[in-house]
Amino acid sequence: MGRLVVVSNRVGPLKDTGRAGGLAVALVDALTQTGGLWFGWSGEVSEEGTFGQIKEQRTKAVQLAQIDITPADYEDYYAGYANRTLWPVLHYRLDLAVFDRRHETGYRQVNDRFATRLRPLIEADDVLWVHDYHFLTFAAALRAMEVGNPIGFFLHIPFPAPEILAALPNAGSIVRAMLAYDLIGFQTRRDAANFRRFVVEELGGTEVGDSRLSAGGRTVIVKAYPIGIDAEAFSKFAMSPEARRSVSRLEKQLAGRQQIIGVDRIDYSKGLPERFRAFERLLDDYPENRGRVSLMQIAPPSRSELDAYIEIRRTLEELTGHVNGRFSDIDWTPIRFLTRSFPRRVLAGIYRASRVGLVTPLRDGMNLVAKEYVAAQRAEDPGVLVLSRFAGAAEGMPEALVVNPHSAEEVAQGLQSAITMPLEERRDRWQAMFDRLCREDAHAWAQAILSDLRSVA
Ligand code: ADQ
Repeated sequence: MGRLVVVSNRVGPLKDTGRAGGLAVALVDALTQTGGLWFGWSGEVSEEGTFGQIKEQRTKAVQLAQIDITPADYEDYYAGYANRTLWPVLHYRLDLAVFDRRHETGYRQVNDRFATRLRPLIEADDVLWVHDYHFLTFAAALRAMEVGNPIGFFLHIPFPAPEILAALPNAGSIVRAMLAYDLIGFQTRRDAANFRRFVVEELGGTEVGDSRLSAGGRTVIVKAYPIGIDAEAFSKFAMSPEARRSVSRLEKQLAGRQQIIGVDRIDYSKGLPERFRAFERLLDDYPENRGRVSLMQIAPPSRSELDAYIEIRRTLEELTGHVNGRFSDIDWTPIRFLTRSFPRRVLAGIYRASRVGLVTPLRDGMNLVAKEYVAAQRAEDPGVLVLSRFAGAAEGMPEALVVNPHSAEEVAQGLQSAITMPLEERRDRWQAMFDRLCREDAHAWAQAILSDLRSVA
């Protein structure tokens, strides 16, 4: 079997340092099976460094290759087209999208230059697997350099309805470039169907069976491969000494009261202001929860150089102050808003000590927090997941309490049902979800994609 070459914006880590999520672990596993190369951006911006030096790291059969980008690349490719154009459009937020020709050009150039640097490292029987919205045009660049190897792609974020995507200038050209991949994987059946509809309606493609598309003389596999977590490992994290210490600190502080937990990067796709308002609604509509149920929101800042992200953080700080001002008591604070990261084992303990996991994105490719929350629960006394219907995870977790995050009333009702749910029902719902998480984990996900991709060769 040929080597695997993984391409993603950020690379590694190769060793599980306790920080690596299921994705990195599954990719390292897949790389180790055949030997291979993981290629991407170093995370560094340097004037001359762009395509100067490849920084290499090797553990046995797996090699990391990373390159810097220039300040102009950072502005146009990363902060510009990837995060101010594609991220909002693919999350259905045309109101926040910036359309600037320079950003698109810079994005295509960085894709071309990454391809130019990877080209000499590719061997004849390698299989390539490219990740996410930073690299939509990457395979087209490689094909232009006569790379004939199988190249697969996985989109971690949603793919919107064609009615939304059509607003992106040159959407047709970007999607046509994606057809240079041999396999295009999405998080949900809905995302895959949206992509197929765009290709059929806008590019005159045709469907071949239910998982292939033919367009522009090429036939491409287009399928949903819902990403999983390393459920068994995460469930063990929740019983580690670090987790137990955080459980006991929290339980002491809660003193018999219940906690709702939210964990998200600060991002407008995560529905955080709507979530805080829904929690306020819970305290208004079901006053018996005052003094008894609190919300802990853990939200490390991300992309804080972008205006939209600065603004949402300010809104959340205001809402925290507002709700706490209205409802706090001398010995109880309704919302605790923590803008920092935690080690994964500590996080697992926090999930375990929380009666409700509240995951209410307005749009999300999958949402791994929903899965981690379930994996961290105690089998004998599990908590309840309240989950947005707009998270990809909802497609595969029907036992969660599925809610519309835009409706404060509906989310408050979901929270009230979760808080009052009898033990037996909690156990039944949890068991069904946990069994599925263990079967459909991150390893199974990577293997499913790679086996389809290898069938192309
Ligand atoms: P993200 O948008 O980053 O991922 P998500 O799937 O929720 O969203 O993953 C976040 C990860 O970061 C989780 O593993 C979580 O535990 C961790 N995390 C968040 N806050 C943390 C904190 N304060 N401390 C420590 N860890 C924290 C994108 C897509 C998703 C898709 C994933 C994977 O947007 O929809 O599920 O990729 O494909």
